[in-house]
Amino acid sequence: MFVNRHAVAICGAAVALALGPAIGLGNGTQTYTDPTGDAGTGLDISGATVSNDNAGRITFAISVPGLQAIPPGAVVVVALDTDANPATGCNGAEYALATPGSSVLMTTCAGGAFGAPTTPLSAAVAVAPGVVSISIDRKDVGSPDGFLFGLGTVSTAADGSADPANVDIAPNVGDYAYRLALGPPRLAVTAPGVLPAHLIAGHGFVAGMAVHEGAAGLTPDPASGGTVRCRFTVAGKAVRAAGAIRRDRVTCRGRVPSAALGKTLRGTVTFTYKGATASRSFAARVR
Ligand SMILES: [Ca+2]
Ligand SMILES: [Ca+2]
Repeated sequence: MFVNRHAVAICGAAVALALGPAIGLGNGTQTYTDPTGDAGTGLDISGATVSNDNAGRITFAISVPGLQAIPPGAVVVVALDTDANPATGCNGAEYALATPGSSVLMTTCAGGAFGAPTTPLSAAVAVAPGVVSISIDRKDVGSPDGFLFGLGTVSTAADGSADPANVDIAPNVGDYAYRLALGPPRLAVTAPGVLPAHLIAGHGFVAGMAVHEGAAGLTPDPASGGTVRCRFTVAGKAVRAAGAIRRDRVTCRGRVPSAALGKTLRGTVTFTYKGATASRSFAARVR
């Protein structure tokens, strides 16, 4: 009954990490240090390197000098304060990851208490001499752009409970901070179109499309924020149109010139969001 036995350890470690006040978030690959000789007979963390790729996969490479394998009964824990707010979560932490070396368990804080551990599909662990690497996709921890975190090792006493004398909590004071370095999101466009189906001179039109953020393996989220640019013409002459974002739909709304009968309204709707751009061109005959 590994899960039940270690659920206590995970929660205990996460609570013990006692994430402190928010400090400035870091940027990109970051290294962190922790003193050695502060873990009793438990696994002694000396530091960590945290990195992420453009797809949002986060890796914690935790240094434990002399480690060959995580011994039976011990776990390595990462507690994540994903909103960088120590007033929310369980002692600040929204998530805790724990590994005995073979798999990664995750527990999520809800209502001030950690829930039953799960095993996210994206979570992985690799143990090499002196380094325990835990990876997870950011979407599985609430898709943060940055977070505060703490590390820990917990050993179990003979009776199976967490052994408070032989733990390592890193850092000793406060918490570490990490900011992801992410490339522009991938924008997915669906359902482009112009309304009404038959444009009428002197009447309104709306051209647009649905845009979803598809980066980092996110399930489609309605695009929030961003800017819309509208460029429309009839017979080479500019037609004014106003951009808008409503839920996931990006639109340009304007009026077909009354002199446009028999001509073609052409234009482009361009949406820019977090450095990424999606655009669609439209052409429709005016009746
Ligand atoms: Ca240490
Ligand atoms: Ca928090």
